[in-house]
Amino acid sequence: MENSFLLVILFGLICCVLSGNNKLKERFSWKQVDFKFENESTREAALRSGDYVAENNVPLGVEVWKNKLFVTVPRWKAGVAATLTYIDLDENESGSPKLKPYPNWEAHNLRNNGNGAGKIANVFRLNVDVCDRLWLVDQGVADLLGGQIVIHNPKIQVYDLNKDQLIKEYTLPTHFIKNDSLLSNIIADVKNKNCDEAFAYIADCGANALIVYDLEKDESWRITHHFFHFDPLSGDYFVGTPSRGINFQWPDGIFGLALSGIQSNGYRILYFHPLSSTREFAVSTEIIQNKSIASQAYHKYKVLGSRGPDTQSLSSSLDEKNGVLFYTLLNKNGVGCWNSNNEEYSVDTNALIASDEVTMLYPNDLKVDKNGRLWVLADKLSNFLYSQLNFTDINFRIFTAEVDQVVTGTVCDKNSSS
Ligand SMILES: *[C@@H]1O[C@H](CO)[C@@H](O)[C@H](O)[C@H]1NC(C)=O
Ligand SMILES: *[C@@H]1O[C@H](CO)[C@@H](O)[C@H](O)[C@H]1NC(C)=O
Ligand SMILES: *[C@@H]1O[C@H](CO)[C@@H](O)[C@H](O)[C@H]1NC(C)=O
Ligand SMILES: *[C@@H]1O[C@H](CO)[C@@H](O)[C@H](O)[C@H]1NC(C)=O
Ligand SMILES: CC(=O)N[C@H]1CO[C@H](CO)[C@@H](O)[C@@H]1O
Repeated sequence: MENSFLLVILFGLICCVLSGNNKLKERFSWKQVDFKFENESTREAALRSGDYVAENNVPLGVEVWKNKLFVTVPRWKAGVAATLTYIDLDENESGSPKLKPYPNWEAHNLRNNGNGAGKIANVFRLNVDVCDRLWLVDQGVADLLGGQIVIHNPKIQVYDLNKDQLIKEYTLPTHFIKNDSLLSNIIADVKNKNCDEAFAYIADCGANALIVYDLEKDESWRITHHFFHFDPLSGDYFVGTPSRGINFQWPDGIFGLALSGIQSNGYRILYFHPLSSTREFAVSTEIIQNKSIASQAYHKYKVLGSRGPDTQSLSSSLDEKNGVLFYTLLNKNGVGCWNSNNEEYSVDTNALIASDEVTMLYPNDLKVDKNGRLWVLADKLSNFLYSQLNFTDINFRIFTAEVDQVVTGTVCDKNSSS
C-alpha cells in the first residue's frame, strides 16, 4: 500500500554527497526496539492486547543526563509501549538495549488515563536543563497516522531527574493549538542559574509558531513571525540510498531550536530554522521572553544566512564551550556545523562533518550533552511513514563523539584560520 503522493524513484539523477562518516561512532543500533517490561508475562499481555506492536515503535528524540540516555518513541501508530524511555549507559556498552519507560510504566498506561495528570501520551523531543530537570512537550494525541486519538490536552512536563519525579505539569491553552499543530521540539532556558527563573520554547512546526512558557509566572504566549514559515523552494525532500530513495514534499515551519551561552545583556540568542528551509535565523531571548513585544518586534528577528542547497535541517544543538551549532541534514543523510563565533553564516562557514547514505538515513535528532559529547539518532523515518522498514536490517542507530574531535580540521574549529 502506497500513499498516492509517494514516489520512489531512482537516485541516479541526484549527485551524492561524497563524504563519509568516520567521526561519529555508532553506540547503539536496533533492527526493532523492545522494552524492558516488568516481566515476561506483562510483555506477553502487552503483545496480546496490542499495547505493544513491535514494528510501530520508531525511536525519534534523544537527550542525555548523566548515565541516562533518553529516547522518545512517538505514537505515530497504535502499539507504542512507552513514548518516553531511557537506556542506562552504565549497563550497556553497545548493542541493542531494551528501552526502559520513564519515569515508570504507570505514566504510559493510557487505559486508565483519568484526567491525564501524570500521564505521557506522545513525545517527540525533549531537553535537560542546567538544574537537572527534564522538559518535554506532550502532543496529547496518539495514533497520529491513524485514528488520531485525543488522550489529553497538549502539555509541558518537567521532571526532577535526581528524584525521577514529575514536578510541574502545565496544560497549554487550547487556542494555541491549531488544526495543523505539531509540537515537535522544546528547549529550556534557565536565567542566571536561578532554577525558578526558567522558560521553555516550543516549536509548532505545523502551525508556524513559537510557544513560550514562563515557569515562574506559570503562563505562556504564542509568537508568530514570517521567519517561522517554510520556504516554498525548500519543501522537496529526497531521502535514500544511491539506488532507492523516497521523495516527498513537506511544508514544515519552525523546527530546530538552539540556545547560545548567556550574553553580556544577561540573555541568550535563540538560533532557529524552519524544517523546509536552508536558512538559519536568530533572536534574542530578551525579545521572546517579553510577551508584550515578542510578536511585534519584527525586526529583532534576524536572518543569519543560508547553508546552501539541500541543507534542510531537523534538530540543532549548541555546544556552549566552543560555540559550535550542530544540526542534522535530512537531504544529506548527515550532520553539519557552524561556529557561532563566526560572524558570517554561509556555505563556506558551514561544514558537513558526517554523512552516510546507509547508516545515517533520516538523522532525526541530536544533542550536545553537558560533558561536551554530541549524540545523533538516525531512524529511517521516511521509510516508516511512506514505505516500510525492513526488520531484518538495522533501522535505528545512535551515534556519539566528543565535540572537540568532531570539529577538528573543519571550519567549525575555533582554532581554524578563516
Ligand atoms: C509481573 O509484573 C506485574 C506488574 O508488576 C505483576 O502484577 C505480576 O505479578 C508479575 N508477574 C510475575 C509472574 O512475576
Ligand atoms: C479544523 O478542524 C475542525 C474539526 O475537524 C474543522 O471543523 C475546521 O473546519 C478545521 N479548520 C480549518 C481552518 O481547517
Ligand atoms: C517589554 O518590552 C517593553 C518595550 O520595550 C518594555 O517597556 C517592558 O519593560 C518589557 N517588559 C519586561 C518584563 O522586560
Ligand atoms: C532486508 O534487509 C536484509 C538485510 O540487509 C536484506 O538482505 C534484504 O534484501 C532486505 N529486503 C528487502 C526487501 O529490501
Ligand atoms: C543490562 C543490559 O541491559 N544488558 C544488555 C546490553 O546489551 C546486550 C546486547 O544487546 C544485551 O544482550 C544485554 O541484555
